[in-house]
Amino acid sequence: MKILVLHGPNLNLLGTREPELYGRETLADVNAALQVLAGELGMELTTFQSNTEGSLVDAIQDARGVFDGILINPAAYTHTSIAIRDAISAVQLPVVEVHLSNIHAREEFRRHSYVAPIAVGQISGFGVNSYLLGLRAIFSHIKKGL
Ligand code: CA2
Repeated sequence: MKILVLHGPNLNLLGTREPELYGRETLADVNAALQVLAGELGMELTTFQSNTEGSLVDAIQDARGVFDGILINPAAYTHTSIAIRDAISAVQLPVVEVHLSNIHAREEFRRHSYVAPIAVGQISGFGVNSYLLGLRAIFSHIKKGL
């Protein structure tokens, strides 16, 4: 099972600023933890971070026929990007949306996600564990149709 992990804008700064909001782990730490879990589950992961909406759209489009599903933290594009939502709808791959912080407990503008209605589900508020829970969720969704 091959999964594409996408990290949206500013997540390359993880662990370097705002640790009270997003924790002390770096993006490399997150990717390493995901690779360990993927190995345990027998999955193959490709990770990609971009600060550019179009690059994320390209990565989603290119995933068709290559990956079985997408784990995505669209970051701020969660709340703004119809382009990312349309790309996900177009590729027809299962997508799980994750967030480090609980977006529903923050500012009003973070409560709306353009991705959530077309995702298998959303996991939000568990720090790095959101990604690990998300990986388990997409694994069982694809494997067992759950
Ligand atoms: O909680 C999440 O995972 C978010 O997707 C993070 C986004 C935010 O815009 C979403 O509303 C919720 C922000 C990512 C920025 O990450 C930084 C990490 C360290 C320092 C500064 C920004």
